[in-house]
Amino acid sequence: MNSERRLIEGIREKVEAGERLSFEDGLALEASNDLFALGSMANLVRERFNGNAGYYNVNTHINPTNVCVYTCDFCAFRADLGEDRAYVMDRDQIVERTRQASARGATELHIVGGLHNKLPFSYYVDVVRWIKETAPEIHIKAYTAVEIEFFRKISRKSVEQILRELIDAGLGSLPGGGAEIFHPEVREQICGAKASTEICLDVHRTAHRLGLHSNATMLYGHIDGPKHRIDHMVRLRELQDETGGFQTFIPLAFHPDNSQMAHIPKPSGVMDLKVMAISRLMLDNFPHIKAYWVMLGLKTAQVALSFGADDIDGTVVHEKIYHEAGAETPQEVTVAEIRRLIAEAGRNPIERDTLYHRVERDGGTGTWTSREHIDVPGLALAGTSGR
Ligand code: V47
Repeated sequence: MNSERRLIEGIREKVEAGERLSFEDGLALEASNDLFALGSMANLVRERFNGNAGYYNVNTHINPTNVCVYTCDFCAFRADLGEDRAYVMDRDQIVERTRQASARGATELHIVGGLHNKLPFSYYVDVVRWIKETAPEIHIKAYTAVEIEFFRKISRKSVEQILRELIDAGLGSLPGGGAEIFHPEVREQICGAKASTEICLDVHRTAHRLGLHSNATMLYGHIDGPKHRIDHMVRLRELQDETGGFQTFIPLAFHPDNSQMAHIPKPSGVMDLKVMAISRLMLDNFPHIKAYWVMLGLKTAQVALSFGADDIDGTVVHEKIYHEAGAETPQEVTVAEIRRLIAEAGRNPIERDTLYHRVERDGGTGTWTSREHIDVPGLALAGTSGR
C-alpha cells in the first residue's frame, strides 16, 4: 500500500468509528484523487445522519436590491447606485412576489441582497414585515451575517438589537451567505472590505443565542486552496460545537462570468464532488449538507446525493446571484422533477420546511402543514452538542 492509500485507510477507520477528523486528515482528503474512497466514506456518514432521506423544499428568492457598497471580486450581481441596472424593490413588488410564492405553496422565502448606500435599516425590517403581513405561513430566511453587520454600522444598534427587531418583524432564520472563505489570505483578496471572519462568526453566535437557526456556506473554486477550505470547515465546526445552531452547510461552486474573476475557470466536476464529500466528513456536527442545484447543475447535484449531500434545496424561483454570474441552470424546477431526480439517486424524496419539519400537502387544495421535526440520529455518534 502506498503512503496516500495508507493515510486514506487510516481516515476510513476513524470515519467508521465515528471519530472526529483532524485538520491534517482534511488536507490528506484534499490531496487524494480517489473519488470513490472519498465518496464512500462521505456516503457512510450521510447515511448515518440522515438514513435514506433526500430533502428538498419549495421556496422563492427575493433580492430586494442589487445596489451594494462593496465590490467583492466574485460578485456579478451587484450594481453601483445610479447605474442603469440598479434597482430597489418597493412594497408593492415585495408583496406581489410574496403573493406569488404563497399561491404556489412556497414554505420559505430566501432573502439576500446588496448593501445599499442610502437605504436605512428600517427598509430591511419593512421587507420582512411586508412579507409576514402578506403570507404569515411562510418562513422568512433572511439576511446574511454580512448584511447584519452592515445594518449594525448604518443603524448604530447592536447585532442583538438588530436581530431582535428583525425577529419581531417576522424573521425565522439566517441564510449562510457572505462566508466566502474565512482564511485571511483569501478573504482579504476577494472581499477584504466586508465583515471579517470573526464578525461573521460572531453574528451567527448571537443569532444562535437568540434561538435562531442559521446555515453556513463556503464559496470555493476561485483562488482558494486546500488549507483554506479545511480551515473554513474547522472554524465552522468549532462554532457549531459551541452553539449547535447551524442546520446545513452549503458548499457554493464559484461561477466566474461577469465578475472581476472572469478569467478563473469554473470548478471541475471532480472538485465539486470532492468538496461535497470532504464537507460531510469534516463537519461531523452539522446535521445536513446541501448540494445546491442552482450552482452545481441538476446533474452534479443528483450525483452529490451519493457524495455526502442529503438535501438539494428547493424549487427556487427568481434566483439572480448565480444566474448573473453565468449559471446555466433553469430558474425553477418542478416538485415532480426534483422528486424524480432524488428517487433516481436512490433516496427517498422528503419535502421539508426551512427548520427541517416534514411538510405534508393536501394535493386537492394545495395547502400544507409542517409536521414533526426530523431528528438526525448520527449527531449523537459524533459526540457533539449539535441539536
Ligand atoms: O455569499 C456570489 C455566493 C452567496 C457568486 O443558506 C457566488 O440555504 C458563485 O449564500 N459564483 C449568497 N457564488 C447565496 C447563499 C445561499 C444560497 C443557497 C442557499 C443558502 C442557504 C444560501 O452566493 C454569496 C456568495 O458566496 N456568490 N457570487 C458567484 N459569482
